[in-house]
Amino acid sequence: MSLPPSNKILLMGLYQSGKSTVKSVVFEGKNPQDFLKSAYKATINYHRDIKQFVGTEFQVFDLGGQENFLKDFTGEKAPFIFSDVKSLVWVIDVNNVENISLSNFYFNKAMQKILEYSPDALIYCILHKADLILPHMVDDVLTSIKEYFDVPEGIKIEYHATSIFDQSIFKVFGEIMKTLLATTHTASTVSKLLLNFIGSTKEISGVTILTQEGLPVFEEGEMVDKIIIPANLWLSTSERLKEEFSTSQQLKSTLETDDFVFVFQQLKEKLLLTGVARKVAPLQFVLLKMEQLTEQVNSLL
Ligand SMILES: Nc1nc2c(ncn2[C@@H]2O[C@H](COP(=O)(O)OP(=O)(O)OP(=O)(O)O)[C@@H](O)[C@H]2O)c(=O)[nH]1
Ligand SMILES: [Mg+2]
Repeated sequence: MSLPPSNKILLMGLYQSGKSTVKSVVFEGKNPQDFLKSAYKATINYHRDIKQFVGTEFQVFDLGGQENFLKDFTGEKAPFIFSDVKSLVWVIDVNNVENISLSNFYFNKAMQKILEYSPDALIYCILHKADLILPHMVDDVLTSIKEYFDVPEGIKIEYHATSIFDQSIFKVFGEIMKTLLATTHTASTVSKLLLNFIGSTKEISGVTILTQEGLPVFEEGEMVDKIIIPANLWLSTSERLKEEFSTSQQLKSTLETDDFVFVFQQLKEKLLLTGVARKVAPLQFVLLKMEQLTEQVNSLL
């Protein structure tokens, strides 16, 4: 039996735009705050990582952004780089708009190769490090980039403003993972289960399943955006908690704010199930429902 082709994701853009940092935060669960202290280290050529989520393999290519590498990737290495690509994320540094024409130049070259080798790839352009500009300016800058960028006909593209310091970067990559996973049998049965659960359990507003790195791979219902940051905090402390209590059992906990209660339940495959309910719902009922859902999801994984 041949293995299903793994999902190839490219991270591309000019040097120092944040690609390697994004890869570490989103796919390796690194703490964003740690990057404030560390010095920039250019990626030489490219790095390829293989990740497995919900039984599906993902290959993440972090492509060096210095010009000689970009020339190479869009030139003689193009058949290798651009074949079988499922998604390409073009990264622009919001702090470096003076280089926007250079970014656009290589973006256009990359898109020509995408049309040639992987015309069905999902394309995202992220205006990254959005934390460095004033919030009310983000939409204006995003609009000017959209107008300026030269997108060849036949390419469908989505633009998002992102930062490693909030949920925005997880949302973009979560969306990519969800789309790529949607074709697999396990993922579609889990999705259906979550949809039925939200449809029949009005007390719970939203549920999300995240990878141990904090990437949301399933989402259903409302307020799921609110889950990402609490879930990431939970994930960053759960290993220490497990050590402290020397437990191999699956951890669970709750977090209450004035209006909401979040329920965290560890699943098989190092996944985390999180539910959010308005506090008007009785807590014991919410916990019971989340416990039942955990069992059901585990039986599908
Ligand atoms: N403020 C802010 N800084 C960021 C963010 N993401 C990355 N950075 C910083 O941007 C710098 C760029 O780092 P890298 O991720 O190594 O850049 P790169 O795109 O991989 O660069 P090359 O490998 O040369 O192509 C680092 O100093 C990061 O700390 C972000 O969302 N906000
Ligand atoms: Mg890099």
